[in-house]
Amino acid sequence: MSTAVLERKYQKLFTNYDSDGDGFITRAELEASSTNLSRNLGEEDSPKARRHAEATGRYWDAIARQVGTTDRIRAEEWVDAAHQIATTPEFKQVINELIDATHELCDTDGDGHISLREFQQAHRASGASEADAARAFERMDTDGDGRVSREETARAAREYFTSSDPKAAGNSFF
Ligand SMILES: [Ca+2]
Ligand SMILES: [Ca+2]
Repeated sequence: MSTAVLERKYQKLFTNYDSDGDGFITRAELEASSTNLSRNLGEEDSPKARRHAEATGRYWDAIARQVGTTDRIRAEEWVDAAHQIATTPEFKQVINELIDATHELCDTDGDGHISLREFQQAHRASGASEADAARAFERMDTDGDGRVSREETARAAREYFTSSDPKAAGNSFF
């Protein structure tokens, strides 16, 4: 099984987080990504936003611990560490919390599902076009009922973090 696709995904994730483009990511940059997402969704400082920020902090802590730093992480360190801990139960727990918090945050009307409108709202700041977001949404909505359930979010995120299939639904999740 090729790990090149996985490495590209972790690399892309790194590039997204490295907002000042200096080749390092810091805890503050990850926290800023969480704040931006919450702000886009009109959830700044809400309980959902705080839960997402805490889950993001634990995600940083897990990878930073693996790298052996508390300061900043280079792209190669990030990709290596993510690979090494991807299948550990502790990291799976951290990722599951982040997935749940992300789903809850994006579900702004609280009906348990992410609608296309909610999904597009979440993607607005990332620079993705509405059409790109709509295509990504369609891939995630595997049962085709026009909304993304918690299970569909979890499946897409799991595929994102573990699948080396370049066509996996979750590849457009982040
Ligand atoms: Ca909803
Ligand atoms: Ca669905």
